[in-house]
Amino acid sequence: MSDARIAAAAPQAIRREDYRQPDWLVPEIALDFDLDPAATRVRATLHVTRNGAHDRALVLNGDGLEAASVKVDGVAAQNWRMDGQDLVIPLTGDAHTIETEVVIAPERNTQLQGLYASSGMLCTQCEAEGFRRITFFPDRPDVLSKYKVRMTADKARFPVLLANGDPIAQGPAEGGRHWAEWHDPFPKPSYLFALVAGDLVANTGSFTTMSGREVQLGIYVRAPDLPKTDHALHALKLSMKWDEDVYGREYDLDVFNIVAVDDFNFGAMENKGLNVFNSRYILADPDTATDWDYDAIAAVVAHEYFHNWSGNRVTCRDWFQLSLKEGFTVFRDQSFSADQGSAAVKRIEDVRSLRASQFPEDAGPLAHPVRPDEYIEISNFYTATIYNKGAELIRMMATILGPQKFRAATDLYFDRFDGTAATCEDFVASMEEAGGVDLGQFRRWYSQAGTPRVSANLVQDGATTRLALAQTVPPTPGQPVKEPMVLPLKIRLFGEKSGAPLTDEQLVLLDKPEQELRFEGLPERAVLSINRGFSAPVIVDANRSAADLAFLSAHDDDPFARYEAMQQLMLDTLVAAVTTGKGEHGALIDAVRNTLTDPSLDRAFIAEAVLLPSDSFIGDQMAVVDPDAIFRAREALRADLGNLLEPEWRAAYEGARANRFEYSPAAKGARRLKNVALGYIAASGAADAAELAYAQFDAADNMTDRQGGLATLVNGTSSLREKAIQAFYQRYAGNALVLDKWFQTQALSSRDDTLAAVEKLARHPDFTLANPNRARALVGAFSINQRAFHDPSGRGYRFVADQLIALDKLNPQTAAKLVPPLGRWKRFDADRAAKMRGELERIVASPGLSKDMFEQATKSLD
Ligand code: 0A1
Ligand code: ZN
Repeated sequence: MSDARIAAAAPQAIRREDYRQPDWLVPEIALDFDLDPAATRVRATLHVTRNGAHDRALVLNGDGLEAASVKVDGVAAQNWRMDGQDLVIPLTGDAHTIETEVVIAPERNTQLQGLYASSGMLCTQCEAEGFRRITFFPDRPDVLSKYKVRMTADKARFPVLLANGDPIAQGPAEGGRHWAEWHDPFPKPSYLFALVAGDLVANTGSFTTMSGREVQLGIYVRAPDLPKTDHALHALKLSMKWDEDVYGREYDLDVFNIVAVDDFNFGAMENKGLNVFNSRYILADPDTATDWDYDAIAAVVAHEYFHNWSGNRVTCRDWFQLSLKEGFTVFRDQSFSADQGSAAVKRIEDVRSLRASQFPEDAGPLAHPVRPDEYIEISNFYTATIYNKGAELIRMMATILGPQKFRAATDLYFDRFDGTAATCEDFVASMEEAGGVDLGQFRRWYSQAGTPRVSANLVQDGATTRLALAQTVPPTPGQPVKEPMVLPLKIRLFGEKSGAPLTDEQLVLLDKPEQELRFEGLPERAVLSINRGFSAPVIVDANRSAADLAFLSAHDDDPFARYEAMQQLMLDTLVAAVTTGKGEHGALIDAVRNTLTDPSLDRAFIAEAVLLPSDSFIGDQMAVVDPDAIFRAREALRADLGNLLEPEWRAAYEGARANRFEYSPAAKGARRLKNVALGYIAASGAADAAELAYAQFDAADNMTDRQGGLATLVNGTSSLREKAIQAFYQRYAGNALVLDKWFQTQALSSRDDTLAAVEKLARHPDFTLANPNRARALVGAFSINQRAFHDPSGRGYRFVADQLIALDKLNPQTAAKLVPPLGRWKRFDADRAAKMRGELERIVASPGLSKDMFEQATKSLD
């Protein structure tokens, strides 16, 4: 395709600076659904009012809709017209009643946006712009309406009819049908609308709020899944209590329902009073869910629940403000999870995932500010930057304000903006006002993309010790030059000899390109602990020796800093091995041994601390990523660690065995350490490693241990490997969520033949692109397997591109989310880069490309 044709076909970008108030408001809407998978009739009655003095027509967004009828004030209208997908109605007065009627086909909706069918039920997904696929409406988050919903459906197929708000009435209808009405008293934007119709059962409970109101809770699933809902219900009750205790926020309706659906583009959705979840974030029992799944379920249940205040009661003015609700809500769910177990381990996990997904995004062609300036397709902006970097911004403000002022500031924010559509600026201004601080320069965190880099040099010169700090922010697409940021860095010095702290912890606000700190009269040589708790989401180069890092990994009193010192030591060792072909690893071996045998540390922490950085994180440290050299160096180090510390790994493994499954922080930590130790025992090449893994796999009373055993075998060459793969498949045949693990574990394998195995798995009868979880389990997992994806033949790239081109026809949102690994071509050698670009070009040239894929693939080529 020529550049001219691309330009002609290019969808228009939407710009933040073009924001204008809505021309028309819709204080009330009534929806009447005649539900049927093949043809659902939707009648909408909108009460519209003119917003300000203007003579512009009413524009109602649509997407794939055809108006069967349009009435204004009860009379069939003649003067409406279509403008592209939108319905335009000229109106003379300041308030009118508009009635429209459309027919849609949920069973043909493979995009999973709007009203669609999943495993026999009907459900909706409206964020960000799915409501316009259901009915004509000003589909933007700053138009808030009170909703009345009536649904009529076949009673046998759809015995349960749910919508937002409170149930008002229900009754029988002709022809074996029935109806139900739900009213939501809280004005809300259209993206929070939801309905569900299906043959469902509920795990019910109740919660009494802090002011004494009783709320009925229900987790709706298909009957066979009912036994897997207790964990989610429990997490919901904990979340409701936590938001009262920590933020003073109470639930506001009489019912709160959650529905689990099998086909879902994201994790879950915070629709008012009716959260809809990807079933992977609801269903759990010990036999089918790992500890990771249990924790993720609690975190996502909490996240969606917390949105009732941070997102629903206070919503977003426009989609550029997405991080207003998402960054804040991620921060809230992270804090909730930290309070349920080990805060230190939770912080380590959150930073690991920030580094795995957000740092590369910020360093690549899709980098964007936390508050973007423009987008083509908003679905592409549900990113790690908006969510996870956004959460780090809130965390930094909480650090700067301190806990009391931060709470006062969130109270002010919620009270002032309750019932409105707000902006990131409103949030920051609330922080400033209640915190009594000036966040003028801090606001750059919202507007400048890119991960800041800090260099720190500690020089001791006689009685004076100087810490020289400097910051830079790298150029990103559209932002070649950056201004200095405000970086809150927690710092402390430790005595090399005594191992004791030499200073208190201090919070340094680095807000200039360069700054110097002085310490006078330190009694011994100091070792620097910096960015403790990961107080700022930056990359620190502190120039510390292997000996200093080993020292901190044993003596730092901040658990995150201790973990970080070990990670840095591992990274330095590995990068040296990759670039020079050899590496001195004595200090690292000793540090791992010390950590592994330190009786004061809990097992969950040890497991995190002794884990080597991933292949891709090692690659992120290098000028040109060499996947094969990285893989070899990492495997060699794993083998050495395994061999040299074999007795310690065995002791850790044995010490962490348990008699019976229990879901508690201590039991989870033990399983984590046990599985990490198993990996090292296998890496040592020990003769009995495969038997040990198979015995664990076979005898496990929980999925964490079974999958841990399986993963170890899948990476190896034992004849037990195939046996385990088959046994796992047989045992869980028919369980979609567990089969996802089966696909994923094989796609992540470190073996030489993974690419061929994945190509074959894509032809397996259980593989389908129609289910997003399954597509992600194979294609998504494979594309983050650095070694296999970057096979020098380029076949890995071709495989992913083929899958994405096919998936785009069904589900553009899910396809577009899987583009970024191909967009990292600049980080690789010329041959790989050319092959990756070639696949991106093939995607861009494929006929009928969606707007979602167009934006991701063309930006990735720049
Ligand atoms: N607001 C949801 C995320 C979400 C976004 C878009 C969706 O549409 C496909 C679905 C969910 C959350 O933050 O959990
Ligand atoms: Zn969210």
